[in-house]
Amino acid sequence: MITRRATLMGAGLAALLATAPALALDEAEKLEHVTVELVAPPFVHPHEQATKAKPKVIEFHMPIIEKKVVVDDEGTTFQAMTFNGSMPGPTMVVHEGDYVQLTLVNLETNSMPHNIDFHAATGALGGAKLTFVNPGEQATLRFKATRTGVFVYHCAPEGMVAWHVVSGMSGVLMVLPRDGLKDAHGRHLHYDRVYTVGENDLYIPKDANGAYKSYESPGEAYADTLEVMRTLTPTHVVFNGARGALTGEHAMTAKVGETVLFIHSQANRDTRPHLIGGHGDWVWETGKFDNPPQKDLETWFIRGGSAGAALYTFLQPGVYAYVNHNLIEANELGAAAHVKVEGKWNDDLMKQISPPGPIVAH
Ligand SMILES: [Cu+2]
Repeated sequence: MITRRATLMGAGLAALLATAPALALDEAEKLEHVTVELVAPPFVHPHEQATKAKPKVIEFHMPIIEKKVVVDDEGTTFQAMTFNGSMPGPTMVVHEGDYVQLTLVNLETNSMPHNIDFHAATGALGGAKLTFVNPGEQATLRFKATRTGVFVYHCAPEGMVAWHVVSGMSGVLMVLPRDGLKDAHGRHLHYDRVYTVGENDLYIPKDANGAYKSYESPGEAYADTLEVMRTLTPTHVVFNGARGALTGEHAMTAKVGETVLFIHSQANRDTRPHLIGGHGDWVWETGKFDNPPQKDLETWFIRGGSAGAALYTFLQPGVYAYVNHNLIEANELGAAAHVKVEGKWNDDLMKQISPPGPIVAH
């Protein structure tokens, strides 16, 4: 006998069943979820280089922070807009087939709307359409990492994309092959350290006397900044947010015999990294690991709007300069870093036969 109550229950069950297939389709939700704490560049959060695990959902929490920063030794200030408080934003690492689940938080103290466009993602302007948040809002985006490589992410609010990007809003997502990096012959490659160098071209307005102007908010700086941007002539070209951010006591470090992966991103403008006294043993110039890396490069080219990766095993100790080999940009505008390498000198690779001294007749 079917009661009214049972009929209602049946309807409820039917409704539940009707929604069940939709729920069942979201396979990603059933996967293991892992939360990763982001760290400021040049460092990269701990990660496995290869994995036998099943794909996971990797969750990241990313606040957007607008703040005034100093970009050179003269105390020039800049109204930066940042992912997670750093320029570039933090490097995120996942493996091919994993899902990136990012919660983007636009702090209430900010003045601008922001979003995020992942070059690694497919659809909705790289996720920008689904993550547009005003101050005091947050949004969560999930996408599948289907292609391997180092990929730029950047802010992309309609009508203001270029300004937000050159204000500091870019970073790198690295999608590693599940079985790790390989050379052009398919042999496995391993790195002992990984550093992210994010290059920024800055366009800071000057007053009538030629002194850099200081502003109280990004909005106040906007009109003047746009004028400088339209000259396509940056006032500063810096690594990791400021001249000297990666030199002297802030230098990157390594030991002789260690292999270092250098990720280099430029979200807006072309550049050409070069390690003075070293090389790129294996270089993914376009940054995409399904393409075989190039061997023994002296300088590599990073297209504006992309990231590249270079692997180098240090063979001699000393202080290496890592520069944008437009040397005017390196020396005059700021695009230079140091790598301090400890270890034993190899005379066979290089030896000073006689030190500088008076010219001897021969
Ligand atoms: Cu933005």
